[in-house]
Amino acid sequence: MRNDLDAHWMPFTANRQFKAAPRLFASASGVHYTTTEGRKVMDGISGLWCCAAGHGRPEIAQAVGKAAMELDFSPPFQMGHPAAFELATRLAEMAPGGLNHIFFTNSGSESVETALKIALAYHRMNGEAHRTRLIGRERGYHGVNFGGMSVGGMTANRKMFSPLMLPGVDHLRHTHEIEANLYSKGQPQHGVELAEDLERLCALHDPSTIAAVIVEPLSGSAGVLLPPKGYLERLRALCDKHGILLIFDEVITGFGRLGAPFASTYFGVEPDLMTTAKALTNGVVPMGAVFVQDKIHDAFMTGPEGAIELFHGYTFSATTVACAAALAALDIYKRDSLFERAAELAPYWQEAVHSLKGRRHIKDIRNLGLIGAVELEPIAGKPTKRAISAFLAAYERGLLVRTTGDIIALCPPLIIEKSQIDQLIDTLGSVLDQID
Ligand code: PXG
Repeated sequence: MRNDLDAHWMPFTANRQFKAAPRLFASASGVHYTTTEGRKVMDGISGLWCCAAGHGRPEIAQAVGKAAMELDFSPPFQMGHPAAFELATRLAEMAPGGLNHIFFTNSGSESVETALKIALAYHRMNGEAHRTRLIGRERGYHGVNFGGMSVGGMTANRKMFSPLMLPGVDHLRHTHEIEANLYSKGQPQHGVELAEDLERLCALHDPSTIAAVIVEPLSGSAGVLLPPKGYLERLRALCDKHGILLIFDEVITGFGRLGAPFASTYFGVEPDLMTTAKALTNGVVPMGAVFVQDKIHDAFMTGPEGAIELFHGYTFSATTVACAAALAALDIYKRDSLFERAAELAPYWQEAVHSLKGRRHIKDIRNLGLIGAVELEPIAGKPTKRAISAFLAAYERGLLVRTTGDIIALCPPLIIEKSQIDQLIDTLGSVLDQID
């Protein structure tokens, strides 16, 4: 049996570079991975914004094993199993206000497609079939499927497929006013007026053509771009004024990252639809969930008795194993008060991340909740090279970070200790001293 690295085409990876010098994890526990060579690597990014409760949680593993033994698979269409209903109820209780209906998916990308489809179908059910336009934002990331890619604003993800973007999509400008907001601690002061882009697009297209606006309350993948003070509130007000649905993509902000269950809870701004995935199961089993306002859900529950209300769903919507993992993860979040813990740690985290100010190569530092970003000055003519060097050097020194462009993103598990935060920041400081 051949066992080389060639067959596996790795996602979002420099395959040739990786396969020339592979980085393989063998196990994980708490805030650490262990490589196949037996080296410990601190997880500075919760896997990939997934493992909020840290790694190796026996309760989740046991719940998954039990579900697989008891009821391995139950068809999701026209049949049910109790854990799916229990999980939906638990999630609805956690969610703000009227986000009381949950549609299950298997990833952030599927959650986004689902939310966009529900938004479009809702307007039709509501007698406003003319609302078909979707508005995203530059530098937004909403997964890699055609809908999410179209409303997304990451050039590299879009350019190969540019002729096949969804028609009728437009974009707000991004909120990264870096010069005005250098070294922001928490939400930046400047940039609320960028929300007025929605007024401009309404004036251009007419509001009656617009179905929904989708934004990440805080852009993660694009390099931690924070919402300026008042910005999300203003978007909400403009959507209300024009009858447009507001979708928050909370795939990274959901489940405690900002020290509250959701970013919408943290900011006190309630969307019409909310997409989640990642930390829903602590990353153990793929699962996503779309939270839907009562008024949207109820608009579908009006057709003839016995008719399917929404022609959408996945074979793996709410699998028994995923529901078991999610229920066990939610139990841990609650029992260990992890969201509150993140809120308590956030000021310490903020000072720690900003203590890097003045080190080599740094252009900006910013933070919110248990998220931090260090934006580097790019090497002239070689964008991304410096950040990739930092990523590789950090890995050699036993720290896993994530980079986008020349930005280093940090989002440790919510269980991280203060001494481990110090260690993380120390390592990153030495990395910046070391690289060109
Ligand atoms: N929406 C948002 C806001 C995301 O952050 C997705 C949708 C797609 O989720 P799936 O599960 O389909 O991958 C994401 C994914 C990074 C990084 O470097 C972040 C994501 C994916 C890959 C890298 O921060 N988020």
